[in-house]
Amino acid sequence: MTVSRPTAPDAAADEETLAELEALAVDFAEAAARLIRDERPGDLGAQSKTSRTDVVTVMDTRSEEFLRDRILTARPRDGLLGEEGSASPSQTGLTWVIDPIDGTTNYLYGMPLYAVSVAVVVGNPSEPGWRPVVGAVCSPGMGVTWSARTRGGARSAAIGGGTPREVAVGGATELAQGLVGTGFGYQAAVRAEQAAVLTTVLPRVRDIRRLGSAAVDLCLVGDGRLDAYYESGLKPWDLAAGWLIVTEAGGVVSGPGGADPDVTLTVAGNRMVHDQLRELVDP
Ligand code: LIP
Repeated sequence: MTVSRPTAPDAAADEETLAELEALAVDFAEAAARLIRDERPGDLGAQSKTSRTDVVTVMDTRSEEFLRDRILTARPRDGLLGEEGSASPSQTGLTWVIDPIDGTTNYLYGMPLYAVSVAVVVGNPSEPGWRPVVGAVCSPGMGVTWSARTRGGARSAAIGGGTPREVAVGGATELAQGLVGTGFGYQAAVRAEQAAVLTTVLPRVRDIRRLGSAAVDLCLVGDGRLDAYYESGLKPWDLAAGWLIVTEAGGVVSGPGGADPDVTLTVAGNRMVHDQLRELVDP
C-alpha cells in the first residue's frame, strides 16, 4: 500500500498519515518477525562485528533486506537507516529506522527475547534532534507486537491481529521497589565501566533484569512490566520505536543531562522512578 499524501515534514503531524504509517510499521515488523522465526537456518553464519561478542547472522541481513524492500516499495521518497548498513536520504522529512533483529545474541542462542523494531522518525537520525513519530516492535518469541504513534497512545496485540490493548507505564513511586532493566555493550572496557554503574544501582532497586533487547526492554517499561530501564551505547535503531512506546504510554525517556536519549545514555520509566534512576546513572 503506497500512502500518497503531502510529504512535507509537517505532514507527519497529520493524524491520518500517522495512523497509516503505524499500520505499515506493524505489518512490516510482523512480516520480518515471521521470516526470522520460521526460516531460521541450521547454520546462522554468525560473524563478528565490533568485537568477538558482537555478532551478526545471515537472518539479520535477510530481515533488513526484506524490510528495506517493503519500506521503499510502500514509501519510496522516505529515508531509511538500518543497523546492518541500509541508508538512504529522505525527500519527505520522514526516515524509517529499523533494527532487523534486536537481541541478536538471544536469537543466536535460541532464546525468545528478541524483536524486530521499526520506527518512523522526523529529522536525521544520524544527527541530534530527531524524534520518533511512529514505532512498532514485534517479539515473535513473546507472541506480541507493541506499537505507538505521536499523540495516538501505545498499544499491544497478539501477533497477526489480536485485539489491541492500550498499555501504560507502571505506578511505582520508589526506585527501591522498582524492577529495572539494563544492558551492556560489547567492548570489555565499556562493560567494566557499566559494571561500576550497576554496582551503584543494584543495592537501590527491587531487582535488575538484563533481557538482551533494548527494544523489548523499552516496550516492557511502556507496558508496566518493567518499572525502569537504563543503558548506554544504544544506537537509533535500538531505541527509536521503544522510545515512542514509552512516552505514548505515559512514561519519560531521557538521555544525558535530561536531553533526548542517545548513544551516551538512555533512561526510561514513569516520571517518579525515571527521575530517581537518573540521579544514580547520570549524576
Ligand atoms: C542489543 C541491544 C541490547 C544491548 C545488547 C545489544 P543488538 O542490540 O538491544 O539492549 O544490551 O548488547 O546491543 O545488537 O542485538 O541489535
